[in-house]
Amino acid sequence: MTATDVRIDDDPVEDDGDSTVPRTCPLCEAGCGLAVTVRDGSVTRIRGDLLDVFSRGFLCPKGSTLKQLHEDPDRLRQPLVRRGGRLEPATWQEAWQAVADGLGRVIAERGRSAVGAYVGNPNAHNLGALLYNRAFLRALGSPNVFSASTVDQRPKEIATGLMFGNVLTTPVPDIDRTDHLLILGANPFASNGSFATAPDWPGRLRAIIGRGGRVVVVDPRRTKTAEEASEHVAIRPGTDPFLLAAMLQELFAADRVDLGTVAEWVKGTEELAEAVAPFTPDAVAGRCGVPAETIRRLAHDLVDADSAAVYARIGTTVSPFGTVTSWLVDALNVCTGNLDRPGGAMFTRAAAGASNTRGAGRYGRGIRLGRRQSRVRGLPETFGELPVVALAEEIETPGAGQIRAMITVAGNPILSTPDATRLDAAFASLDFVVAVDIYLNETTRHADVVLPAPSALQKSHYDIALLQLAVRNVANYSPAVLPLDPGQPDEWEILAVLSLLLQGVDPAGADPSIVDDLVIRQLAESAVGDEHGLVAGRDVDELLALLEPRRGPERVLDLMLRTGPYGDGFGARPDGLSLDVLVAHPHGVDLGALQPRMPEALRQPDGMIDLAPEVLLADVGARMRPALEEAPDDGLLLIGRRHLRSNNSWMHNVEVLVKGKPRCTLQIHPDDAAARGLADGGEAEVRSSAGAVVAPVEITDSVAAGVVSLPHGWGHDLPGARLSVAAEHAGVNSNVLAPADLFDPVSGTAVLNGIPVEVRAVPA
Ligand SMILES: Nc1nc2c(c(=O)[nH]1)N[C@H]1C(S)=C(S)[C@@H](COP(=O)(O)OP(=O)(O)OC[C@H]3O[C@@H](n4cnc5c(=O)[nH]c(N)nc54)[C@H](O)[C@@H]3O)O[C@H]1N2
Ligand SMILES: Nc1nc2c(c(=O)[nH]1)N[C@H]1C(S)=C(S)[C@@H](COP(=O)(O)OP(=O)(O)OC[C@H]3O[C@@H](n4cnc5c(=O)[nH]c(N)nc54)[C@H](O)[C@@H]3O)O[C@H]1N2
Ligand code: SF4
Ligand SMILES: [Mo]
Repeated sequence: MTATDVRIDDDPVEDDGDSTVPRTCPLCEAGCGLAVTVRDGSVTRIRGDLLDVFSRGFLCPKGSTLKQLHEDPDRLRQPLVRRGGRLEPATWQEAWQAVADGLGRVIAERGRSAVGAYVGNPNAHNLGALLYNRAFLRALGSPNVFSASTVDQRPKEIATGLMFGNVLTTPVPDIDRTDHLLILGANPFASNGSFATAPDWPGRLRAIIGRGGRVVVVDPRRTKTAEEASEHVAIRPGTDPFLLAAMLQELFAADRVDLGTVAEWVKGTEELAEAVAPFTPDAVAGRCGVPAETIRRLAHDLVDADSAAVYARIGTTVSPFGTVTSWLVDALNVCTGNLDRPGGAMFTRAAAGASNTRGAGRYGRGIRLGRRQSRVRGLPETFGELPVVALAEEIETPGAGQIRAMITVAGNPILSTPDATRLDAAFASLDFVVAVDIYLNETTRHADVVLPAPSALQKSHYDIALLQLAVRNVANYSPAVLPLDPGQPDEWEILAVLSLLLQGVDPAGADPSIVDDLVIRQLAESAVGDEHGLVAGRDVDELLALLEPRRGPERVLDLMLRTGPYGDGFGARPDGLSLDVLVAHPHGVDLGALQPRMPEALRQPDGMIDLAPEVLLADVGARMRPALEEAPDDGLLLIGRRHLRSNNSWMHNVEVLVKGKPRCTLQIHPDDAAARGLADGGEAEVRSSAGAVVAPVEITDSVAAGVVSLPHGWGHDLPGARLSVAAEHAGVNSNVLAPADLFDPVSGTAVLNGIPVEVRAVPA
């Protein structure tokens, strides 16, 4: 274990009276260390923390805006309760009573399934939410739980679970050591990386090329990542599984498949070879828009490199074959001998919360799919949730189990999920809505009660979720930088009280410590019950006493760290990790480069990596094979795009991030623009089967012919929201165009890239 305990407070350039504290940025997956300078209770500046063990001073333009977010006059600081049709400021007691009455009425009349929940992306970056949302969802006890996962990574999680038996046994590209990185459908120069946690992806990618390696980017758009890469391959949206299958076919046919160090734990190689056999490079080239020669070379490059990794992200998951694509990505990592070796695709060993570090190694229950279906369309449940493409119809359609109330926690589905116009109307028809949020926005304007969460700077942080996927093993805790406002509950306390109210507890007696004590006891019981764990057989009360006097997320985190793979085991391994150790190392603790973890990180019933999961072979047979026989469609396909200064739908109220040229433009290739008489800067109507929007035209050859691109997260012109800056830069909501009937059937995940559209000029 290496760590630095130099404190940045000693920075000589600071004025007297300033204090600078390190804080991990919670805005995206990179988790950069920030150095936050505070004077007289206000933040004066935010820089990158040069001493952070992982980010070494890197930050992006969003990181320093935690100050603006905290100070934003539009950020809610007091609960709002709807009275006589208007949302009015209320006390916390009044708000809790309104929640108890409103939800109580719906549950009494129509049962628990009438209350739905939508849990949004910022929860993944929020310690309190990650630790207490589960209690909240359990207390809710409704089948109607939705989240941003089914507009994001769910296909990857399912493919991972099927191949390795555990959703957290996710291969991440070892970008700091690889010689060759093949990226599909990711733009880390804008997103700063996803499902492969690393601050400064741009610097790490440049370093690959700097040390003589190659970076190849497969993307319908020539992104900044593609521009900086060694090679850009422009692919037709939605066709990645054909490309990947053809690469595998080529390697099997050329007898170049070598499973490398994991060979003895791999099954299904023959079935995989059989499944990809029809997808020869020649058979898929026209469909993918990629020459067969290029496909062959892409395949051989992976084997020829000393080490290589294939990495794919959202451009490949929110697409018609998301789950199959995610599987083929890792099948390539296995078949080129790159799984679980330095420079290849490896497995993180996280310090806290990693289910793949508990129990006996290698063997486990695997994952279960499709335990139940959604009521109206019969879409599959995955990991306790229903696909968000089913949300509107579950609200609209009468009958037992119809959703009549919603609770949203850090989510803005009206901008971020499909069929937005219809979903907006569905929300408006609900009997009762509760939102836990920091803004009154396009979704929360429908609420009857808004419960404001504290700002990021008022919360402590440890990235329990994203550190599971880090390209280095790292642990980093930051206490809250600023105190809570008087009377303001912490976010975990809001969730805890909500849990109690959902269980019928009277607001007067809804003490969050009741939930907190239950959560910690359950976790402690499960830790002592793990016969392979560090505290096997110890006394629960003894451990709880040793966690004193901490409470809330800190107590839970301390337990997780101490019983985790580097933990002190409450004395069993005295130099191991605990929260005290992290507190003493405010810039983080570096636990080293990724190490091989096969087969120990598997959790499969038979202890094997499955290269040919049955449900995925079935999907290839049912949908990909027949597609080979059909002529590819050559109409316009809509894809999204991210910008470094946006964060999904919710950071457009920060002036420094939205000023300048409008970013919500429709990008279109010059040939496609000419064919439709579109002028740069003019307006175009974009129409899909779900709806239409009018957006400014940006003619650029950075998008391939046949492809148009519109970013998501805009459309801030709906009445009733309170986002004064964002309203000045409203843009249009691209998810008005996303049809609820376009999804990957295995995962229920929406198709947000590759939506068929028509574009026509709008006369000035
Ligand atoms: N067309 C298209 N649509 C997409 C995507 C795409 O690529 N294309 N991407 C998808 C992806 S990957 C994702 S993850 C989703 C995101 O979609 P959502 O998960 O719905 O998240 P956001 O739209 O980012 O909205 C976040 C909400 O959280 C609130 N918030 C911010 N910080 C906090 C906090 O600390 N506490 C609380 N309680 N609330 C907070 C914000 O005010 C906002 O209301 O969008 C998806 N939608
Ligand atoms: N600045 C910023 N950073 C963010 C976010 C943000 O909104 N803004 N959101 C965060 C979230 S929630 C997430 S999930 C991550 C996502 O992180 P990334 O996956 O890196 O997200 P994108 O930048 O949308 O990159 C997706 C790329 O896929 C391409 N693409 C579209 N369709 C296809 C296709 O069919 N095939 C292929 N091969 N490529 C395709 C797009 O052109 C785009 O360049 O980013 C996170 N970081
Ligand atoms: S890259 Fe992400 S984590 Fe780093 S400063 Fe920017 S928003 Fe924060
Ligand atoms: Mo996401």
